[in-house]
Parts: sequence; C-alpha cells; structure tokens
Amino acid sequence: MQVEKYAIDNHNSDLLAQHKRKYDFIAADVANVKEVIKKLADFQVAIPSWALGTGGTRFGRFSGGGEPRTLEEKIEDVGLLHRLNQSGGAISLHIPWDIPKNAASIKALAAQHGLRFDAVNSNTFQDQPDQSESYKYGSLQHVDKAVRKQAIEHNIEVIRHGVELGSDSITVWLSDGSCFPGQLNFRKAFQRTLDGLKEIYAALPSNWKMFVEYKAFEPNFYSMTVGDWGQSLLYANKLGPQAYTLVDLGHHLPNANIEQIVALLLGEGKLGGFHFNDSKYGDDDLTVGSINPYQLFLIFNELVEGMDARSMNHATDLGWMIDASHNVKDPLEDLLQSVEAIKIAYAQALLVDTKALQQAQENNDVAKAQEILQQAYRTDVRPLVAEARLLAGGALQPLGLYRSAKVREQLIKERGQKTVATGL
Ligand SMILES: [Mn+2]
Repeated sequence: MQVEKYAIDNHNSDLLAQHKRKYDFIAADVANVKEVIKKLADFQVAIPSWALGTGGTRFGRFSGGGEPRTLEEKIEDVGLLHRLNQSGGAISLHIPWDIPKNAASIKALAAQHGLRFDAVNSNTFQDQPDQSESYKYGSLQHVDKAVRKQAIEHNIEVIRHGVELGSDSITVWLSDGSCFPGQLNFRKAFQRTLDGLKEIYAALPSNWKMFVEYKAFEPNFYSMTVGDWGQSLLYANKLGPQAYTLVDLGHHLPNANIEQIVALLLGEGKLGGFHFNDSKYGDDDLTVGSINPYQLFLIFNELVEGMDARSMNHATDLGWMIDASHNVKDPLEDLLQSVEAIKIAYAQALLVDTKALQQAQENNDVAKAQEILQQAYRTDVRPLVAEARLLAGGALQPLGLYRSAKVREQLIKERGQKTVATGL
C-alpha cells in the first residue's frame, strides 16, 4: 500500500486556496515565520513499532483490521504515516517483539521510506517462551543473580540489534518493584538495579545514549524501583555522561508538574528523551493532546526555553517518541492525530515572546506572564504546521487524505481482517 505523489498533489491543490488564506492571516503576525516553519519541518517524532496495532487492556483486546503482521509491514505503516505528514521519520523497535532477521535488508527498507531507527527498547517485563529465568519478581533488581544476568544479557543483545540498524540509543524501562509492603528491601533493590545498569552501560558504543525511563506505578502497585524522575536521575548521574532520564508523560502521579520536571532535567543536562501520550487518570496511553493540550504546550514552552538556553538543536538533541496505545481507534489515525498535537504544541511554544516573558518574570508581573503564555497558546497555529508539511511534500490534511484514499480498507484487503501485530 502506497499513497502516490499525485494523490497528495491532488489533495493539496483542492485545499490550497483555503490554506493560503489561513496561512497568510497568521503569518502576518509572526515576525520570524520562515524560521518557525523550518523548525516545524525539521521536527520529527519517532513511531514505536508496538503502536501500529490495536492495543488492549487487561480485560480484553478488540482487533482492528489490516494490522501489520511483520516488521516489514510495520515499517511500511510508519512509511505511510511519514508520507502523509512528513513528520514521523523514525521508528523505534521493541525487542524481542520485532527482532530483525536480516538487519541490512530491514535498514534498506526503512531508508526507502525515508525512515531511520530511533532508540531501541528492551523488554524484561514479561517472560518469553524460550527464556530460562522468570521476571515475575523483577529483572535487574532480582534477588537471584541468574535472573539479573539474563536481563543484563538481553539488554546488551538489544544494543547489538540497534547497532546493526544504525540506532544510537537504548531505552530501558523496568517494571521492577513490589506489590506489597515488606516484599522488597528498597535499598538493596536499588543497588542491584544500579549494578545491572552499570554492566549494560559498559556495553554502550561511545556514541550511544542510555535512557532510563521511570514510572510511578503499574505493573507493581506498592513500589517501583525506577519510580520517579528523582530515582531515574540518581541512576543516570551514577552511570555517567551517556545516561539520561527519559520522561514519559503518562508515568507520573496525578497532577505532577511535568513542565517543571522537564525544566530542571534540561538544566542539569540530563534530559534524554520523551515519550508522548496523554492521560486522565494514570498511564492511560491516550492520544497526545486529547485530554490536556495546555499542559503539553507548557511542557514544550519549557523544552524550547531550556534547549535554547543550552544552544541545543530542537530536532536532534533529544529523543522524541510517541508511546501510546489505541484500544478503540485505527492506530494510524490515532498516530496522525498525536503527531499533529505535538507539532501544534511545539509551534505554540515557538511563538512565545521569550524576551517579554523574561521581563515580566523579573518584574514579578504575574498577570503579564500569564498573558504572554496564553497569547501563544490561544493562537491557532494549525496553518503554520500545515505549511511546514506542505513545503516538505506532505498532505495539507493527512487524516482527511488517509480516509479519502481508503488506506485502511486497502490494508485490510492486502493483509486480511483478522491480523494481529506482533507483540500484541
Ligand atoms: Mn514509555
């Protein structure tokens, strides 16, 4: 399944006059509009290989149709998405769900779609049929050395796969923790985990980064051994300069001030990457921007301010990835919506009058500071995002074209109605 160039061109020419009208209206008020458009075009969000099929809950899973059956088909799906929005130019693999059998041909296939390989992800939160030790009571924190050894070797194997694909980072998310008081000696669990991470860290190529992802609860419900940004930062600091904290928006306790966490991690030079999603109650893995778009904007405002303060490249110096699950929506439609929400929040953050905001802060002018932020947030930046997409060769309305080109219907015809993506 391909969306041909002529289909995108036809779609765009039908919408062009209306788009120009909207774009000119907003562009007139943006002083550095060319620079904003360039930054928006450069900003790419990695798509995780596990997000291309229908997700589920512990109660059930309701399949869609035409889900990718192989790694090749997952790459094809990300390629489709990238063709439509020119913003999803990377794929993040989950090992062992997506072990490339022939790395060279997988790499070539991805390149055909204009994709590169983002961070690789290890999995010690479930047992695989062929493994000898069980992760029931944790992996790197486990009291049994044999289990820890198995988990360490798995992570090193994931790095090896990543090297073959041209990836340059590994995300380690541990489900380790405890479900009941008394189950675990916190201090010893921390130390064992640190020792394991050190062995994995030692296997990193010199140009690689290790992202230590934290999560407040689930699957363990009493304690998590990497439970919050403080614990993640402790590990990252003790590991060394190639280790960073990864922020997943859904991995906080309710009402956590994520924008402040981001600002401080950036200030310490220890923010490595991002997993975007949205949530109302916990780790809901909902579409980015579907519940709290203002928070997303505030986070991007801190990201832009903090990255500029350190002269960082917005597009390349941090890892950007979606980490969501789609229980009731077509995964590709959901991902198009998520990427759009990310770009909108980024564009709004780029419009913040930083100088005026700093001045308001210095003068303790609280009302003015809020006005400045909300001026940017309340601007309809969608024509800017669309213009960046148009110039890059994407569709003015990716979701609209996805539907009118009947992409899902085609995928069902090619792959069948009852397919299940690997790993789900
Ligand atoms: Mn995550």
